[in-house]
Amino acid sequence: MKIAILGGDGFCGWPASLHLSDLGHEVVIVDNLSRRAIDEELGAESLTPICSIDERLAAWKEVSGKEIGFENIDVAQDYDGLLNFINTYKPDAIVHFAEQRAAPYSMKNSRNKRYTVDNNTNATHNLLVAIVESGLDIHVVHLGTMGVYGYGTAGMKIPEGYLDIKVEVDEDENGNTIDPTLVDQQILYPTNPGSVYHMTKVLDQTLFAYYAKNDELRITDLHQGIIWGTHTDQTARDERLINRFDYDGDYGTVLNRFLMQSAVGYPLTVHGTGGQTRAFIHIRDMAKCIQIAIENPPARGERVKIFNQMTETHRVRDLANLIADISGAQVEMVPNPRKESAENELHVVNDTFLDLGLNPTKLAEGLLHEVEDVARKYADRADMSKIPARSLWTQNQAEGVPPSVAESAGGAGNPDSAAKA
Ligand code: NAD
Ligand code: USQ
Repeated sequence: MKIAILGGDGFCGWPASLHLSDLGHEVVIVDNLSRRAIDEELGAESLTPICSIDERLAAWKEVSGKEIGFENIDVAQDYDGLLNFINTYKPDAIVHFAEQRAAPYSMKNSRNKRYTVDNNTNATHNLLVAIVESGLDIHVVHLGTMGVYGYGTAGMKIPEGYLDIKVEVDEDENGNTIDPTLVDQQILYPTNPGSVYHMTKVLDQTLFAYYAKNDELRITDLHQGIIWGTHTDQTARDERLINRFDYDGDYGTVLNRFLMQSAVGYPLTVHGTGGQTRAFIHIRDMAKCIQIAIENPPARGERVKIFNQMTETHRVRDLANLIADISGAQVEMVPNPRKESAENELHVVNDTFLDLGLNPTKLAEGLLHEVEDVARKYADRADMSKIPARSLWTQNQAEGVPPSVAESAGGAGNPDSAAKA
């Protein structure tokens, strides 16, 4: 199959590209390298020393004998470039990872909120319009988030995208009163995003529903939980193929951050009570899920397929205590920079991937040690000053945050303060 990977230089896109190439698919990466530019803007780097995209692709060719193409296109800004690429390359499937994905980065200031909305919604809309204009029948596989649902359960398991409801009808089509009758309907599960970033994934959902209905585009939207881990079978084959490992307060995600913090001897930063429960999936399972989604496209005219791409749920403080138990790390409860529930339960349906053959890689001590070992190996690259999460969801949260953090979030000398002024 010919597969284009938008955002194929990123944390998920790179291992997914290698996995699909390894399976024998013809893969092209489309990326504007904006994530590398944001590293420079934040003065934060991947803990692992990632090679340039050219070096990565040359190394893959050397190691595997397989070629992956690369196009530097800004999918959100360069519509003609994207359309031209689609018309020339004619992919069977496009996997869309190309969005700004950090919730804290999206909440930092007005500039970042606007950038995140502009970049993410334009990238998605440009892709859909370009496919329609090309007239090609291309399956879109999009990386969405569990966060579109919010993290409450209303006493039920969160279904895979659609909610069965009953509507009481008490009029016929001529407006005459009839005995109330219950009619079955399915709607998109009500959304409840917790950041500007998560909100863009909600907007994406509506774009997908419209283009699937109006233009009969074939679309799969994967509502993915938090990724953990760093290596896959392919990225581990050569140092030059190494995947990125984000640990900073904006892009580092909770479990990888805790493992890194434990490796470098930094107390595990539990936000608030640590009562937040989230969905997780290992990076190897992410790559496998992309493969499964590509192999099981919806038919033309079918509504958007939505799969919950997660394998387990965990409470943040339980993760911190687990890591502390196995590694002796200290746990520190820090004021929560986010506006989120202090405690939540989370129960999620994930039957589709399990039925289609996913054999989940669950959180196990051995794998936790593997990630910690990676972090320990590159510990000399760690910048401890980048670890605290400094992006505040609301201004009044600064009151509860230690002066050192609040100052660097809004004080002079911080790049954000210029945008706020
Ligand atoms: P990432 O930031 O590491 O990778 C995103 C890639 O997209 C980067 O290489 C970036 O340069 C590129 N990109 C961004 N905007 C672009 C544009 N306008 N044109 C071209 N390229 C562009 O993020 P990631 O962790 O790999 O996440 C990939 C996707 O998966 C995101 O959409 C994210 O929302 C979703 N997701 C990630 C996680 C996670 O834990 N990392 C969890 C759930 C969902
Ligand atoms: N948290 C801590 N301490 C930390 C870091 C985070 O307690 O040092 C807490 C946060 O307050 C939050 C939870 O851990 O309650 C998760 O935070 P996160 O940064 O790991 O995850 P999140 O911001 O939700 O975003 C990540 C990815 C995003 C993806 C999302 C999937 O960056 O791209 O969409 O996970 S989900 O969470 O299922 O919506």
